[in-house]
Amino acid sequence: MSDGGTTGTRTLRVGAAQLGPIARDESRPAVVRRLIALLDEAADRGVELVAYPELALTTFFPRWYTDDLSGHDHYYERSMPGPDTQPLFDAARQRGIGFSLGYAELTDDGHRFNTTILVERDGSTVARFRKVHIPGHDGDEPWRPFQHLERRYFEESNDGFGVWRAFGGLVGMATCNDRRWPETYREMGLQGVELILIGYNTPIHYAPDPGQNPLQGFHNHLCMQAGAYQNGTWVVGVAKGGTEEGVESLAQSAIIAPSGQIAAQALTTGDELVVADCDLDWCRHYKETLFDFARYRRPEVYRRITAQKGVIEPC
Ligand code: CDV
Repeated sequence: MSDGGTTGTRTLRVGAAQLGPIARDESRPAVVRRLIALLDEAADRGVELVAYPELALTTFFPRWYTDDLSGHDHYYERSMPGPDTQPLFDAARQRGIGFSLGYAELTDDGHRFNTTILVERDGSTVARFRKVHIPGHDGDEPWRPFQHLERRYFEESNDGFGVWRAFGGLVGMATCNDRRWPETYREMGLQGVELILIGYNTPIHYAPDPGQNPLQGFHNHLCMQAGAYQNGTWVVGVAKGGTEEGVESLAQSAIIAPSGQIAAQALTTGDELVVADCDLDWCRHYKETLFDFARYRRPEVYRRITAQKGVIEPC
């Protein structure tokens, strides 16, 4: 997809590799075979970069409370690639396809992050992004039909939102709940980002306010389309959807243009590759006009955004 004018010289064919549910007892090698099947389809369709979802190697385990996190260490990766994921890295390099992959990371010194790695077409690691906004709760809340214990299983990363030169452009990452915060996109927009890769696991049922349930699909696209448009960037949102261990999750993976328009969208709730040609030069139309930051932004009147966390109402 391009702006309808000149065809860009920096067009990247991107695939959002949506996953259906991953069962609690599904082995890592079995999941990796599913990832490689999507990679094979990507190769057949000429895709250069495949984006996989958040926590793409396991079921969404933060739905289960535990007193003892170490009893859940098997859900985390201690190295990337590791023995089970090496076949994915090998397959991607052989096909000349880059990818982003979300997984649970356990560091050597015992820290736990919700991480995404970005790998170039030659197999080299470009960057590792650790989720910044960790939603949900950390204590046992058994009244919920299922829990969202990300704040028990993961630390908030203080690394922030980087942007890297890769795939012929400027690429950034964010993870699931990060996509709902405008600061996420603007932090990357201020580094000139042209393509943001976002994996997500979003249950349809939101226990703190079930009134939002029917709006999940709308809110998903609303925040990513706004982030794309307001920063003149492509956004790839890729889901783990379908009903996983009894929990129905949003699919609706989408590739969104710098205009805010949806260029391609998933039709199913299962494993599906959504493909679009992303003209990175199209970003300039927005970055150099309405959203010419250097000309129009007023950071001197936005001070509360970094100085203040919660709301302080006027007297
Ligand atoms: N995995 C997530 O970060 N999920 C969150 C919550 C709120 C369900 C989300 O924002 O989609």
